[in-house]
Amino acid sequence: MHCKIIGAPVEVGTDRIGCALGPQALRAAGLREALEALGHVVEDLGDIVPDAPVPVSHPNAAVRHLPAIAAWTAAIAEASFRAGDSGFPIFLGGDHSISAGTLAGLSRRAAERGRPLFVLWIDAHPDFHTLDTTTSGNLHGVPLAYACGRPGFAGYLPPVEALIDPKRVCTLGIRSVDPAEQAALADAGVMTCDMSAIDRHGIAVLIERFLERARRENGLLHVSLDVDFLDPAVAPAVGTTVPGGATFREAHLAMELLHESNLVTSLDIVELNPLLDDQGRTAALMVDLAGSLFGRRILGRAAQAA
Ligand code: EXY
Ligand code: MN
Ligand code: MN
Ligand code: MN
Repeated sequence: MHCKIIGAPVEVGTDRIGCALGPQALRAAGLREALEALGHVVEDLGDIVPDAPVPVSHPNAAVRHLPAIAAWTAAIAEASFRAGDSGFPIFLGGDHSISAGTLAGLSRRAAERGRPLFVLWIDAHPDFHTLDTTTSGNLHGVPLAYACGRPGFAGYLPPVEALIDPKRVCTLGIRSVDPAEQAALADAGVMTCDMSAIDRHGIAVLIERFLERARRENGLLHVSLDVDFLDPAVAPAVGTTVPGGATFREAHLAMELLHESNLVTSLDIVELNPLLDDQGRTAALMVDLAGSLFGRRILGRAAQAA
C-alpha cells in the first residue's frame, strides 16, 4: 500500500491546548516505521497550513473559533481531495474538527470516481451537532453533521461539494450523545452502534454488518478514529474522556477486521493530546492500532496465510 501521511495540527476545535502537537507525537511514536515494517511505502507530506482566517460570526454566541475552523476546513478539504487521487491518505489530528475537511475532500474525490463514500466514525461521541445546536461551541463536535449536510452550516463553513449520505455512516463506540444529536442521528438515519450494542452483540458483528453494506455498494471506506473511543484507562491522552470505552482488544479486533475487509481507503487519527499522555503511552497505542489496520498480526503474516 502507498500510504500518505498528512498532518493537520488543529486544536481550536476544542477548549484546551495540546492536540496541535498530535501529528508530531504520532510521528515520534513511529507511525511511518511501523507501516514500513509491514511492507508499505510511506510518504510523509508534512503538515497542512491554512490561509489566514476570514472574519465570520454566528448568532450562537457559544460558537468558538469559527473563522479559524473555516480556514482549516477549506485547506484540509483541498489537501484531502488531492491526496485522495491515489494511495492511502492518513490524516493526523489535531482535534476532530479536521474531519470536516477530510470528509469533504474525500467525498468530492469519491464522487469523481463514481463510487459512494462510507464512513466508520469510531468515537465516544457522534460529533453530530450543528452551529445552532452546539452548547459548548467547540467545533470538534460538529464535523460529521457538517459532512452529512445537516442544516445551518452554509455561509459559515465552506460548502461540501459532495455530501455524505448519513445512511452510509456508522458511529461505533458512542456513549456521550447530547439530546440534539440524538434527534439528528435518528432523523438522518445514521447506523448508531453505541457501547451498549457492543457489549450486547460484540464489536465484530456490528462492524461486519456495516462492512457488508459498503461491500454491496462497491464503496470506498473512510475510518475516522478518535482516541476517546478507547476507555480512558487504556488511552488517557485525550481531552474528552468518557468512562466505559472500548478495551485494548476490542480496538485491535476492529482494526484487524477492517484490514481483512480490504475496503478501507483512508484514515483519520484524531484527538490525541500529548500534554495529557503518560510517557507517550497513548501515542504508541494509536500507532499500534494503525499497525493492526495495515496488516500486522499476532502470528505474523506468513503464519496467517497458512
Ligand atoms: N457533544 C459535546 C460537545 O459538543 O461539546 C462533546 C464533543 C466532543 C467531541 C470529541 C471529538 O469527539
Ligand atoms: Mn506516490
Ligand atoms: Mn470525535
Ligand atoms: Mn470523541
